[in-house]
Amino acid sequence: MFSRRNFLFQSILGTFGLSFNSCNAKTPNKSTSKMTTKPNSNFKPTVISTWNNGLSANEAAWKVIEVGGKAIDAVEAGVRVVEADPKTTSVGYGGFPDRDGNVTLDACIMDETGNCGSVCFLKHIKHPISVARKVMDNTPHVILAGQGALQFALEQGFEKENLLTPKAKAAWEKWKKESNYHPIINIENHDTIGLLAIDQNGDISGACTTSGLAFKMQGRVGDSPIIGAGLFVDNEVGGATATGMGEAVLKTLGSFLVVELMRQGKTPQEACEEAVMRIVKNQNYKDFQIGYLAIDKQGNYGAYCIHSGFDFAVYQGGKNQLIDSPSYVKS
Ligand code: SD4
Repeated sequence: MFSRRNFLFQSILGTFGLSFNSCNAKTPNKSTSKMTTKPNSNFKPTVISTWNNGLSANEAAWKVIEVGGKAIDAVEAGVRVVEADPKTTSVGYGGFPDRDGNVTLDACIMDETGNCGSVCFLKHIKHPISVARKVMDNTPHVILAGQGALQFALEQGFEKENLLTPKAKAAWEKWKKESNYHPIINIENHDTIGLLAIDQNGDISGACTTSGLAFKMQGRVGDSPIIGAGLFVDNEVGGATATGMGEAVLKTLGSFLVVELMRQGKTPQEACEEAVMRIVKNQNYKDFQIGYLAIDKQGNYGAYCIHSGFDFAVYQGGKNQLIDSPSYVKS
C-alpha cells in the first residue's frame, strides 16, 4: 500500500513539476532523499527528556542507542514507556480527558533527515507516537487528525482501547462539579514528554507525546503534535522540545525558534532562554508554565522555563540524572 500511495503522490507532484523532501514521507529511492548529516566526530551520544518521567523513558531509549540503534527508534521506544504508564495523567493511557470525558492524544516524531509524522485529536490508541511514526513512514502526509488518524491506526494494526482509567474518570467527575477551567502551573501540565536523542552515528531525532491540557475543550490541539512548536530537529544544528501551555508555544513556534537560534550561534541554554523571553514579553505568563529543552550536535544541552518546577532527565556518559531547569521567575 505504501509504495502505491507513495508512487501516486510522487506522480501528482511530478505532474505539477514539484518536488518534496524536508519533513515529509520518505522518497521511494533513499539515495535521492536529502541527507543532512554532516561528518561529526565530536559528539556525545545522549538522551534527554522533559520531566521526571524522562528517567524511565531515557533508559528505554538508551537501550536502543547503546547497541548501535538509530536515534529515531530510540525516541519512539523511550516515549512509549510513558504513554503506557497509567500513573502519568498527561500522556497516553491514563491521560486526563477533555471536558466531555474523551481522552484525546497528540504526538509527533522527527528524524535526522527532516522526515516527520504527527497525529492529533486521536482517540482510543495507547501509543500515538507509533501511529505518528507510521504516518511518517507509510504515508505521503505529515499530520493525520481525529477520525482519520484513528482509521489509519486501525488499518495499520493498532488496537482500539479504552484509555480512560478509573483514576482519570474520577478526576474528571470531580472537575465537572465546578467545571472551572483553570490550569495549574506544574500540576495539570506536568508529565507531557518530549525526548531528544543523539545516536552513535551522531544523528539526532525527537519525539513528543501528550494527552494535552486536562479538561480542555473538545477538539483542542496543543503544540505537542505540531512540528516546529512542540518539537523540531535539524540534524546540522540540534533539536528542541517544549512542554507547558501549548497555546503560548504555538504562538511563537517555540521549538523551531530554539533550533534557529542555535543555528545562529546561541548555545542550547541561551536559545531556550531567548525563546522563553519571547513569550514573557508579550503574554501574561503569570498563569502558565512553559519549559524548553534543547540539545546541539555535540550533545551540549540546555533548558529554561518560566516558573520554577520544571525538571528534565539526561542520559549521557553512562549516567541518567534528573536536573532542575533554571527559570525566569525566581521563587
Ligand atoms: C499541550 N504542551 O497540550 C501540552 C501540554 C504539556 O506538559 O506539555 N504538558 O499544551
